Amino acid sequence: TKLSEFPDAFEQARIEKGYGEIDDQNDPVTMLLRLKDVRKTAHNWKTFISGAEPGRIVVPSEVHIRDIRQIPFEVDPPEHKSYRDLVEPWFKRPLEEEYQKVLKTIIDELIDEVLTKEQFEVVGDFSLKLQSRALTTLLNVPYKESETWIDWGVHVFRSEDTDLDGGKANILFDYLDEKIEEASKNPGDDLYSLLLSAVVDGKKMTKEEVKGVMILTFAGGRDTVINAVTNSIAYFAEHPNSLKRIAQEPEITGRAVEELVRYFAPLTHMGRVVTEDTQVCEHAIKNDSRVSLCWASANRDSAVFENPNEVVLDRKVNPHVSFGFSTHNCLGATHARQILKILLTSLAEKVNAIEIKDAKENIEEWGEFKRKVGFKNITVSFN
Ligand code: HEM
Ligand code: EMZ
Repeated sequence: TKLSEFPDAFEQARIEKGYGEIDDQNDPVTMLLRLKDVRKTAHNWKTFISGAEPGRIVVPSEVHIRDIRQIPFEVDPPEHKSYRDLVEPWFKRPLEEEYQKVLKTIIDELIDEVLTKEQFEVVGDFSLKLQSRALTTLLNVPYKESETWIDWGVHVFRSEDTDLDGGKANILFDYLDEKIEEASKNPGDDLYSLLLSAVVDGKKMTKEEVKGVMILTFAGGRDTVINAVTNSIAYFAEHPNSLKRIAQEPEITGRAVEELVRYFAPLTHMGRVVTEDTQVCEHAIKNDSRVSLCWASANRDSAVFENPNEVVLDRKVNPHVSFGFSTHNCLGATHARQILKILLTSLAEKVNAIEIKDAKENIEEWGEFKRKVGFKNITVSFN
């Protein structure tokens, strides 16, 4: 099998039952596997809430490593909308030409840098740098902040040996306390300052709330972007004609991005807490238990996608849920899509061939399900 193949770990369970049951720190989760159920459940925020105990909708649960609520992620309507309306315009800035020019410079510089090397490790020496440098544009903070973030490694809540690393999370929390203090004394035109001056539902946002937005911005857009970038490079290494096709038919680049994001599903699933005894796909679910919306499984549902396990670069109808669905759909999607679009364009312009030298896959284990989500490391050469 090819390294750029990402098998569907959920096929059998999705077809036979429509759900899977996993344990997570003695707080079990029913994973919903079909696209239709995932969408219906994501839309029904009254019965399936996000605003539970902070950290509980994440799988693995983060209740033991943080008590700060992530905003707007762990808030339900109607409050959710007030926060979302506040930050939405800021997160749409990647649509501006000036913003895209900055991203293009960041990406071109990085590609030029690795082109001079005999070989390099993509996760640490390319994707993490790209994600961190691009994030300075999204937050509108000095470029050199990215050096600190690169030193943190790929995930802020997980480390090499443990899925949940409170010590590591505290580095981010302390950093944010410091930045929030700085911005409150010395407001600028960055995201911290915007939030600190914001009034939501008639009340000034507290520093705790500002921190809740910033934690989410750092955590949610980190390993997801890193995996999307890394996996795309692995894909083009093994499908050189696809890269040539992007060069020849640049008009398909947007569709190619959607298809790669569908296929890779960088965020496997996200939970909800149930507020009443209910049923999903004829399966009883108890009040106060957890379900998860398995985006990765839904994206391979053959009831909706033709040849779901193939990358069809210019797939025309592509209602994937890699960025979620309904109320909480991904705020960072505009930024992530621009990064990937510019990456594909620049790779097609600058790189003739990518060769994989060595790779270690990153396999998540969710009970009976073992899902490849990316690479721990992958060494390649660009020519
Ligand atoms: C929400 C995936 C990049 C910030 C979500 C959700 C998914 C997702 C599936 C829905 C969660 C739910 O319904 O509970 C991804 C993927 C990304 C990506 C696959 C990259 C390819 C980013 C980036 C940022 C970001 C770059 C910001 C820097 C957020 C935020 C939310 C969110 C703030 C919560 C929105 C809300 O609650 O209204 N993301 N994400 N994401 N994402 Fe992303
Ligand atoms: C949470 C989550 C957000 C969580 C939309 O996803 O991303 C995960 O990587 C974090 O661990 O805390 O921010």
